[in-house]
Parts: sequence; structure tokens; C-alpha cells
Amino acid sequence: MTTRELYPEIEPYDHGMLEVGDGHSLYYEQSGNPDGKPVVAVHGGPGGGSTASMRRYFNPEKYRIVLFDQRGCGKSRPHASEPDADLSANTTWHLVADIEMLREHLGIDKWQVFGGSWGSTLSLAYAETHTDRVTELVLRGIFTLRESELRWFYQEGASHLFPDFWETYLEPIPEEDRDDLIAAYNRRLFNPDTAIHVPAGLAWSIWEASTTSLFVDEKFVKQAAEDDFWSVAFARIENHFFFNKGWMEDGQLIRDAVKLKNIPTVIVQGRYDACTPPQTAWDLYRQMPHAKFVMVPDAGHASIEPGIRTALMNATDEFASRQ
Ligand code: STX
Repeated sequence: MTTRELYPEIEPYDHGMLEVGDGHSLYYEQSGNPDGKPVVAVHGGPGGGSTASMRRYFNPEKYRIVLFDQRGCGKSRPHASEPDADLSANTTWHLVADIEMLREHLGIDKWQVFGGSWGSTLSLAYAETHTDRVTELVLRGIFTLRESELRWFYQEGASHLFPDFWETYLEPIPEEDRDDLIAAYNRRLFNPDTAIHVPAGLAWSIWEASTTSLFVDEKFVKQAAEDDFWSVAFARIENHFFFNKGWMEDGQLIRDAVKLKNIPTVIVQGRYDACTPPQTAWDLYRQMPHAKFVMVPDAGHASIEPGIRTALMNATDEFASRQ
């Protein structure tokens, strides 16, 4: 299969901070065509923050591209890497409400929702809550925060594929405390002592960075290892959401996907996705058979992998001219 390159780099024509309540202010930006079809790109993690490359999955002449940083990460404030960060007002449902507030703030009636990994989780939660605001869904590396999915990646499963990287993940946690690694990490990540939460944040983030692509993305691993500011916030936010099971019932997002039957949807999944294995994407597809399912045969989890990015761009191109 021929693969595509991303659209050229672009700069936002507008950006700002939106106060969403509870003392949180979110960074947002718009790029592409101000009169184009609106799309909101929902980043992963949670806690990953938006990146400039996320603008490049959309034809900039046809789309009005909205990116934002979810509570506590990226350029949003307060930042979750602060030693005594308080994440109590940072939950799935706060973020769903934030997306609605941003939509209203920008004067957008309906928009396409595009998200991978945790971005797919939040996109599903948003679309199932505000179904009439969503024109299309483009979802990748499907993650729905079920206990089985969390177990796979943080307790036992992916560990069997990456025994070498797993050792680094286990390092901050003493042997006698490994029965529930998400809980063990929770205690360390939220300890206000930097000598405790920084090493835990780095180890957690390095694990994820090491395992997201079919071939190890050394640049991403290096970033996770060197950027405490990013890694501590990423680890804390992810862990906080997973420790609390996303404030959802197990399987809720897949169960309620029947509500999405009128929303044109593309699901893009890497066959060798070790972070969010294809089972979840398949279970979702079974609940929304109207979706188009693209199984990329030679990819892992990351949106930037050639087969994944090509399938995503084909999807946004196909939807670009829908009214
Ligand atoms: N978390 C998967 C996820 O959403 C379980 C994710 N993994 N890496 C990312 O997001 C970034 C590339 C955004 C850092």
C-alpha cells in the first residue's frame, strides 16, 4: 500500500485560554480555513497534550481545525506537574463538559471529532453525551478504559511482549508492592516529594513511550526520559484517570455506542498495537456496525505510523466534503 505524508506544517490563526471553572484554564487554537468544516482533535494520554503535528491530519483548505490541551497538561493551567497538584476537578466528565464549552465559545454548531487512544475514549464519551453535536467520528487505537484494558498494559499482558522495558517500569515499585501496580504508582506519583514522584513519573512515561509503535520511537522515549515537566503531568493524569476507572462503569462506552448509529464513523486500528490491542476496537465495531473499520496490518499504536496516518488522512479527506 502506498502511504501518505502529513499535510504541510501550519501555524494557528487564532489561539487563547478558556476558563472552564474549578480554577482551570485551557489552551486552545484554531488553524486551517476559518470558514472550513469544523473538526476538534482530541489528544491522548490523558495528559499527553496537543502537538503541532495533529494539525496536519486535515486538509487545511477544507477544515477549520481546533486543538486544545485537556486539564492539567500542555499549555493549560494549572499544570499537573506542580509538586502538590490537585487533580480532583479533572475527570472524564469535566473534560466532556470542557469540549462543549469550547464548542460554544468558538460559535460552532456541530463538529467532526477526531481522536486516538485516550483521545478515542474521550471522543466516545463526548459523542455519547452530546450526540447531536457530532457530524462524524474518526477514531484510532481504540481505548475504552475497561479493567481488562488497564490490566493488559499496566499489570500483565504487554509485559510479556516487552520484558526488557517492563523492568524499567517496575523499578520504582518494590517487589512486595506489585500486586496492583496502578495503585502502587498512584501513591508515589502523588507524593509531593520530587525525589519520589519524579522517578515514578519518568518510569511510567518511558514505559508508554517505549511501546507505542511497531518499531521503538527513540525520540519519544528520549523525550519521556528527559522532560520531567511533561512526563510527571502525563503519568499523574493517566494514573489518576485509570486508578479511578475513568469515573465510568466497566464497558460503558462500548455498551452506549449504539447511540452513535447515525454518526458516520471510521475506526483505524493497528494490528500490532501493544498499548490498546485490537480487541477493544473490534468490540466497539460490533456495537456500531455502520462504522468503517480499517485494520492496518503493519502498525502499532501511534498515529504517526505510516499505515495509520494514511488511513486517518483518507478518512478526514473522505469526510471533508460532507455537509
Ligand atoms: N494511554 C494511551 C494514550 O492515550 C493509555 C497515549 N499514549 N501515548 C499518547 O497517548 C501520546 C502520544 C499522546 C503521548
